[in-house]
This record gives sequence, C-alpha cells and structure tokens, in this order.
Amino acid sequence: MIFALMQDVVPINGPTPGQGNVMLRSDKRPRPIVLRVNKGGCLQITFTNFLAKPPTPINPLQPVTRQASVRVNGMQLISGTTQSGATSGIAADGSYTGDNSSSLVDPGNKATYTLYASEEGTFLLYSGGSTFGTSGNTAGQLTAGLFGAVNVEPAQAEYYRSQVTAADLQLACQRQNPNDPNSPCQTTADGHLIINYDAVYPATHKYACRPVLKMVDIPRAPSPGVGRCLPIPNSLPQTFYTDLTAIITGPNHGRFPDNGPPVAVSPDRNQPFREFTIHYHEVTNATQAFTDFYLPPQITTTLTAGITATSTTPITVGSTAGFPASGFITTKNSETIQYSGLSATQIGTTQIVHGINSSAAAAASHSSITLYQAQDLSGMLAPGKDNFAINYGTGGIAAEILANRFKVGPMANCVECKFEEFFLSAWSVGDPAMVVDVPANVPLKVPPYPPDQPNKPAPLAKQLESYEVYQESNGTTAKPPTLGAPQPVAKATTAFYPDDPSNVYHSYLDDHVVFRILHAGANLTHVHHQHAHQWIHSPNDDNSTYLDSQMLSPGAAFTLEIDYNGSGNRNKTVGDSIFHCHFYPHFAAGMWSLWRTHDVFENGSRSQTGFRSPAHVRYPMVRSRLGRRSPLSCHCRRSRWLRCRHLFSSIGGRSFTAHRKRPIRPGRM
Ligand SMILES: [Cu+2]
Repeated sequence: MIFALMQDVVPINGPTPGQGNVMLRSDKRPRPIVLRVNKGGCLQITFTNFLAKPPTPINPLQPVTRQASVRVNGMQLISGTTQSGATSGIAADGSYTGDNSSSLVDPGNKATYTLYASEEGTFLLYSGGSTFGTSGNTAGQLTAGLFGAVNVEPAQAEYYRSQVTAADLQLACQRQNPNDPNSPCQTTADGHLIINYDAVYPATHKYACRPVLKMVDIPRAPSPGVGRCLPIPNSLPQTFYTDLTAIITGPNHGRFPDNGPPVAVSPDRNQPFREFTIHYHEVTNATQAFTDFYLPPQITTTLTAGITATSTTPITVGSTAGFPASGFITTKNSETIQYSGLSATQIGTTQIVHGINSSAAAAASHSSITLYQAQDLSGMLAPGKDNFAINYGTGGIAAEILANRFKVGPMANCVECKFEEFFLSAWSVGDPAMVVDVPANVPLKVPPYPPDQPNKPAPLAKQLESYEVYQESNGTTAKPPTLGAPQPVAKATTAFYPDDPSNVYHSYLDDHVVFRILHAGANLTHVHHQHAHQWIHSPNDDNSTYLDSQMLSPGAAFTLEIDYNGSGNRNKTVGDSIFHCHFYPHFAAGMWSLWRTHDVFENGSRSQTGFRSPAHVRYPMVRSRLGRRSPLSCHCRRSRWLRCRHLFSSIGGRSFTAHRKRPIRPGRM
C-alpha cells in the first residue's frame, strides 16, 4: 500500500484506474509521498481510495480494513468533506475516533482534507483507517506502507526538483531564442546549462505543459491551435512532484529574505538549501534475496506407535520418503535431535527413542515427528536480512555477504571483502537499494527469461515468493521450486528510475542542506546517526550543543539544519557519508543510506560500456550566494564517469555497481 499523486498512477487493465486496478507509472519509483506547503499556507488534499479488497485468506501481516484516510500529525485542521458530502472541521482529521463522525474513505470513494501549516518542519502523514496490527512490529496500514510527510517550508519558499535526468534538464534550460522552444540552450563559458526554473514540458510531450523542475505550480494546458502551454484560468497551485529531495529557494528561485538569524556555525541561513526527507521504518514482509534466509522445507511423517519419556520399544516411521541421511528431528514436545550418518529406518528405530528417553522433561505420547533438512541457516541470517528500511529501500548486510561468498554480484571475486569495510559502502557493493533489470540472484537453472520491468512482478521474484508462501502454509508436502546454485552469469544492464535510482542522497560540496527525518514505524525506537556532518540542537542559538545523532520514536519528526554550509561540513568531506539507525541490529538489517557530496559536476553522461549508470541523473545546482551558481561547480571538470569501468550486478532486486577509477572516494569517518 502506498500513497501517490493521481498523475503518477495508471490502470493495470483497461482505460481508467479504479479500486484494485491501479499501479505506479513505470518511470516512478515507489517512495513515501512528500507534500510541501509554505508556513502560513493551507494544504488541500483530495484523497481517493483505490485499495483492493483483501485477499482470502488474508495474510496475517496485512490489515483487514481497507477503509483509509490521510491524516497529518501536528498540522491544524481547517475543514474536510467526507465521502458522503458532509463538511466540518473535524472531517479534516482523517480518522474515526471517539464521538467524532468518521472521515475515513471506503475503497472507490474520496474525501478532502484541508490543513493549515502553522509551523515550519516536517510532519508525519499516514492513514488512520487501520492503526493496529497483529504484533508489536505491525501497525495496520502504517507499517504496510501508507505513510509519507508534509514538509512545511519557510514563508515565500519555492520548491524545485533536486534530481532529474539529463534529458529533462535539457528541457529546462534558458533558450537562446526565448520564443523558440527548440532553439539551443544558453550555457556558461565552460558549457554548463543556464537553468530556466519555470520551464514546462512542450505541448507535444507526454507530460505536456507540466513544469519540469517546479514541484508546485499553477496548472497549464495546451492552447488549441497555438501549440503552447497557457495557465488554466482561476486555478490554484497544484503539487506536481512528491520527491523525497528538493531544492528549496526564496522568491524567484533566489535567496530567502529572512530565514533565521546568523549563528557562528551557519552565518548565512538565507541561501537556498537542498532538502532530504528520510523516513525510518520497518519492513513487515520483504522477499529475501536468497532461499537460505528461509526455513528449509519441513517433512512430517507418522509413527507406528506412540512414544513417551520411558519408551524402550523401537518405533518405526510410517514413511521414510524424503528423509535425508542427516539433519534434525523435532518432536512434538519441541526436543531437537541432531543425527547424521543414519538411514531413514535407523532414525525411526533408534534415534527417536533415545532422544525421548534422554530428556527429563519429555512429555506425553507422540504420534508424529517433523524432520528438518540439514543446513537451516534462517535463524543465523535473520539479524542481517532485509528487515528495516529507509524510504522503502533496504540493504541488509547478510545478502551482501552471501553474494560475495556465493561469488555473485559486483564483488564476486573480491577475496579481501571480509567485514564491515565492504558491506556498508558503495565502494565494493554499489549504491544501496538500487533496482535493476537482472538481479544478481538469478538462478543458473532458470531458463532465459525477459529482464524484469519496473513496477511489475519479476519472474525471479515470483519464484521466491512461491517459496515463501510454501513456508507459511503448514501441512502441504509440495516442494518449493528448485533453485540452482548461484553463479556469476547474470549481469544487469540498466538501473530503473534514473531520477531516483537508489538510497543515495546527492549534493555538491558547500550546498546548504536540511534533513527532514521521520519515524514511520510502530514499535522500535531508532537513532538517526550522521557521519562526517553535524547540526546544532537549537539552530538559532550560538551556545547550542552540537549533535550528530537524534533519537526517533514512532511518529516523531525533526528538521536538521546541517552546519558549516552543509555538504562536506567543516572538514570539506567529499564522497559518501553514511547515515543510519545507530542500533546495529536495525542498521545491519538494512536501515542505512548514503549522503554523497560531489566535487565534480554530474552531467548524466553514459558510461563507457553503455550501461545507464546512476550518473544518468543530473543534479541541478543550487543557486547559492548572490543568486549565482556555485563557482566551484561551474569551474570543475566534467564528470569522469565516461572513463569509469562498470562492473554491475545486483541482489534481490537491489543492485550494486562497482567503479574503478571512481572519481569520489568514500568519506566515511
Ligand atoms: Cu533503529
């Protein structure tokens, strides 16, 4: 379950989306939705519920209720209109609580919620339809994915996309002939595009007349006969982009008139800033990269007679089919007996009796046993599986270590890849949470199949899911699909979603940066910990305490204004600075991301091999002091990606790149 703009969804079948018949457009990566509004402004949300009916029988991790809503912690309620048409102040709450009438929405219906932004900051957005789950780790629709944020920006702020493709940036340049949308782009002396922040897609483009960079803008439409985009009369500004990242500027994409008093560690707070929105959350049911993460298939058989703690008569099993020569036997009173080198008959006639007799706590009569195959690694691997996430992206370390040991993925042949220096960095493993067309865990025995497509079920994923379903269904003797031994044969050729390819957050050295961090989970507290960068607890106070960690409890949200000009901080650290939950069990289970500070311009060029790398995305530069672009960025060399060699593969839908002659060295401290 996710929230998305209506313009970002398409029907699965037929011409129109509807209940259960909706998916994201193929070039939009699933991410928590981020809405933006200025302090002192109102945000009106029209919410349509397209959730499908729950399946039968329902997965215990899914909420049964499919009523849903949008509610935002901490914003002021103005008015709402329920699905039945009733309007009131409390109807803006998106809840069904106490004596209040319900402002939830049934599947197929819609409602509106109008909220007032009284304070700057970030506010957790979620559904109030089902707030309880089946265990401590689940909280109904919240942990199923229905969350996002409302970022309240400074008064007079404007918002622009921080990451776009090279093709899109070409559409957002100042033209040499302003009246001719096809005339060449204006550039600086060294070839950088001069940006038109108000550019719209041409009337003939599939996104006709939408803004290219501006995230909230007045809607436009092609004018009949003229072929140009004209504002739709009497329309209010509308949200066109809900990216996690943004460039937030003052009026006319310039400086803010007054965005906080200067402090010693941040003397110029009126410059535009890059914004990163970071949701920490749990993963209730991720499909893991390798079958080793799952309990091996169980084989149950019957006994010819009951056995007790004092049994001395050998018992034979009813069926020996499928019994391996070694493994574990678990009896019904939870005793586990390891055996090896015995035939199936011997298991039945000797080991069971011995095991029962050796236990002082042995219980009543047993009529059946369950036998586990050997090599059950699921318990040992659980602490490093994909189980915690940031912004729907995860990077559990166990899959990365297994990939190295199985010799798949970009670090397949890395003999010195042993410990933390490789599995929590992009240096050897590639960018975390990148989705590619051919994952590294493609089994050798799977016949050739079409590469995965964005936002569609993948052939390999189907196999792993069916294996998981098998594990959850007790009693069946059907065997999971046979997966061949992993081999370094499958290589990805492209990364999906080039404007948002991974859990790496990009800025240029000295860009002013603001983090908006939120806890979108239900149970465990997290600690946002940032390497190589700091902020102060009270941003207006020269005597405030430095911080590099912030505790987050469920529902909490903080704004962190990074000091010393943000990117690179006081030490001018270029490269990757990791941030993560400081609890290692969460961190190892995927709750980490990278902040990448660039010192060369990322122009979206292709790699030498033709692989469409993350560098295919462009990062428009912030207009910094005096409204000019950063002199550093303007005079730096073009990206050296052209000279990079890419070794590429992936794990479990996440992909990893390895770059030789990488232009940026990891800056982890
Ligand atoms: Cu945590």
